[in-house]
Amino acid sequence: FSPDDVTVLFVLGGPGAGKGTQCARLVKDFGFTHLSAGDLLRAEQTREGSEFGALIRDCIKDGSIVPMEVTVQLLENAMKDTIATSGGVSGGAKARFLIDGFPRKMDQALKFEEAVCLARLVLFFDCPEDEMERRLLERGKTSGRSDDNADSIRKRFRTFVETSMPVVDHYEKEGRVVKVDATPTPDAVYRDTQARLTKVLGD
Ligand code: UP5
Ligand code: MG
Repeated sequence: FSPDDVTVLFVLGGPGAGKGTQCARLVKDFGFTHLSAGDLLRAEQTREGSEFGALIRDCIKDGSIVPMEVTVQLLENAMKDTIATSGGVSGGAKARFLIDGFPRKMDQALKFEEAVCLARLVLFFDCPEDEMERRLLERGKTSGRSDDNADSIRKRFRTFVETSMPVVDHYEKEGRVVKVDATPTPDAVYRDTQARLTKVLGD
């Protein structure tokens, strides 16, 4: 596909900020396809014959970032699949994607925008660490996610502050960030998000 065929929004925010929760709602109202980089990596980790399984497993547990080539390829493949399944792009209608949890390191951001397409904007869910920790520990009781434990959560927070916030700051300087307070209830966060996006996307 050509960059002109797609509209991409990056969805960023700390671990447990509610990216996945909000994306699920946006899909319904705005006709986006939701691609979570973390979900794609978890699927690749368990895919039979994947050469990256062990690497991905170790990175996720450790809260560190999988080498960007792996993630960019998974995202690009998922975008291609989506477009192919929907019968291709036609009549100037763009396929809309929410890319959730990516880019979380500067090299990924530069690589994706050079190799795939520019992001229309960055939706940033801002949430204090103590609230995110509470959510993740609660989810950890039933999620089965290998990184929903106190030790991995601490490491994920550190990676977020040291490595991923600089990406948000980079886009902020370019005036491409829509920042939403992610502390209130899911419904309240969504109302705010929906209103802000409607304004920016013009629909
Ligand atoms: N919840 C949600 N919103 C709430 C609200 N407003 N009030 C109260 N509770 C709320 O939500 C988390 C929990 O909070 C849920 O139980 C939810 O019900 C509740 P969720 O919507 O899942 O939050 P999200 O921000 O999506 O949290 P997630 O845990 O998915 O964030 P991470 O960014 O940590 O996880 P991700 O899957 O993106 O990445 C995992 C790992 O993959 C990374 O640590 C990294 O190792 C690797 N990775 C890469 O290497 N490269 C990438 O590009 C991406 C990931
Ligand atoms: Mg998520």
